[in-house]
Amino acid sequence: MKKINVVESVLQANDAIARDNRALMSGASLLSINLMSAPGSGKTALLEKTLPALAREYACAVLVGDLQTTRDAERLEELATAVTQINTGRGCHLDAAQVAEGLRGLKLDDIDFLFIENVGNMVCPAAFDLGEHLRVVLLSVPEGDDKVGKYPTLFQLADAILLTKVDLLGVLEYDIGRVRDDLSRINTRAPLIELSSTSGQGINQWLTWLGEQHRARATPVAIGLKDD
Ligand SMILES: Nc1nc2c(ncn2[C@@H]2O[C@H](COP(=O)(O)OP(=O)(O)O)[C@@H](O)[C@H]2O)c(=O)[nH]1
Ligand SMILES: [Mg+2]
Repeated sequence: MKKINVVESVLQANDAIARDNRALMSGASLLSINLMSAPGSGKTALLEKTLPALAREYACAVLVGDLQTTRDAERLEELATAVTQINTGRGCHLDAAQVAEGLRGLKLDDIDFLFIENVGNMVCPAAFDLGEHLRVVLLSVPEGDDKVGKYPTLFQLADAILLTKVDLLGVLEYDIGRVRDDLSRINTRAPLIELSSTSGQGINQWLTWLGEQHRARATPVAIGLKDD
């Protein structure tokens, strides 16, 4: 019983900080996106494609979570307005307090998109609200077509699901139908975008989705209003 209380209080404390983070970022009119996946699914590679494309229209910043090293931040530092690496040590996920610390180092009013690359893990990040506006989950073809059913919690929470490395579809045995079938039971709300950072396939669809999300957030009161 005591153990359960401890876990709950950790999550409650996290959620309180996450609410403050969200309020801070909403107040600055930026859109924040938490990218989650297993290690190696292509989060950083996708950002390497995404950031230069968005830079024509938007100012982008990145918070990158990893246990150790600044390797991802080094890959991205030339491509964004600001890139901050958060080392979690042994932590298998980012938490809201770490993101709050990262936000303190950014000029939020000057940023349109904040991408948060979470620690590569398909379980722990799902439990920790960071205060992000949207959650994007990546699933790469080499991981296998059974993962949506095996890690439902992560996929349930997603606002978009990206099937990455689709350039490998002809090389590996992979049944997209199985992924769609699992998603039909777990999450019918999020679009499934098939893409490859290597070939560029699907990247425009991803960029279009990002643009739509940004516009929807910038003009929320316009939705449903009649001009009478
Ligand atoms: N074939 C292929 N490889 C990719 C693609 N995207 C990423 N990779 C490779 O997958 C590996 C892991 O990518 P990375 O972006 O570091 O994954 P992360 O750990 O999720 O950030 C790297 O060797 C990338 O070059 C892709 O679309 N196609
Ligand atoms: Mg990475």
